[in-house]
Amino acid sequence: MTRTIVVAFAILLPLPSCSEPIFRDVTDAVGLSGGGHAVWADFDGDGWVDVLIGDTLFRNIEGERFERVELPEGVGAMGGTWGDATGDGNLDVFTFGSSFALALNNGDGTFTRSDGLPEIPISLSRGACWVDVTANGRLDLYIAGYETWQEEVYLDVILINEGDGEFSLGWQSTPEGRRSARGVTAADFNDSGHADIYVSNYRLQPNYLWLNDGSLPMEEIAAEHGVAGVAKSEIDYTGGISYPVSGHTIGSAWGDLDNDGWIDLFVGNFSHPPAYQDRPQFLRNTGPPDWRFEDMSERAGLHWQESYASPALADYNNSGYLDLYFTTVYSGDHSVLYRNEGGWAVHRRHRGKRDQRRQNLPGRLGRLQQQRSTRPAHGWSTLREHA
Ligand SMILES: [Ca+2]
Ligand SMILES: [Ca+2]
Ligand SMILES: [Ca+2]
Ligand SMILES: [Ca+2]
Repeated sequence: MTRTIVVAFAILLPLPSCSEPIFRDVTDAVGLSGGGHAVWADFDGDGWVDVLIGDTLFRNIEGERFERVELPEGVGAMGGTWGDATGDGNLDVFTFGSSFALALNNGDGTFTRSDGLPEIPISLSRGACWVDVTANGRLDLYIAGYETWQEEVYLDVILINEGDGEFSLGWQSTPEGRRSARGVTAADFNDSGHADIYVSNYRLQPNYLWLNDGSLPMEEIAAEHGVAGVAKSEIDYTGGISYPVSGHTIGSAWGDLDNDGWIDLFVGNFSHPPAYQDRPQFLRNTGPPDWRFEDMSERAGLHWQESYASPALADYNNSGYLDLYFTTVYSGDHSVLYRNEGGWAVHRRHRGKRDQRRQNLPGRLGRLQQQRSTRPAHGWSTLREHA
């Protein structure tokens, strides 16, 4: 994980230090285009953070403009996730969607497609995450399966990094455990030295928290730690799975929202008006010894919108508190920047506009800094001309 943490520092450097930043839409001016998932990383190590948008990689030319970088054939789909798969110090990228590929970074600005991936038994994925699940210093891959509507729900799998760019299928969901996952993110919520994995599940499915103790299989502990969602009556769904009705989670974000040193969780729920559908949740990590989460949502006072999708945390005004940028899906809804006032109160700072582009902001945790290992799964957003 060392390499990915270094990337987070690089991303944080350009953040403005003024107390009232103004954001201006420079998408066209800098030569960015395209849609889909966006994920930042300085893949060529020149100090300028580059970005993969959907299936297109853009190299940042000294903060002035972006140039397209050719990826090997077959690399790039709906989105990707960066990590140093080979341990050579160069960030590699795994891309997912209706196909999968790993592009190994040659260190000279070019990539070579790896032929070391096994067959992946998922027809559609909307999220993946690099995390070392075997405690050997090599980044493994958690790949979340989504669904084909009313037909099939796909497995989640873990690919084990065997070294030299070779991966093997190390784990997969049970048939009963399949869920319609929309996002994956990892953080060491219990300070064990191993990053744990949170899976955002859609279709009112409970979310998963996989406890990483450095070996497989991992234990799923979301319900007992208070992060599965609010369980209600059981329903049956496509493919013969059943579960307690909870939330339509699209993206989630880890971050220390109250600066007590323990990493909290924000769960981004899309929610139709019926009150039984979970609203977005602020979950406070109560720390040792139990590491359970307390629902602070009522106190935080988030304004409800139906189509909230993906959260991203960053301290945009350098107040020392992580703020929340929350995207939406429906054209009538608006992306919102919520300023963290401390004490679990947020203040609605900005209403976005329609037809917006996705943002993914790194988190800052007081003395510590954290990078989410994968980006939010869905939502269109922008930060345009507000003060
Ligand atoms: Ca760069
Ligand atoms: Ca590498
Ligand atoms: Ca842990
Ligand atoms: Ca905390």
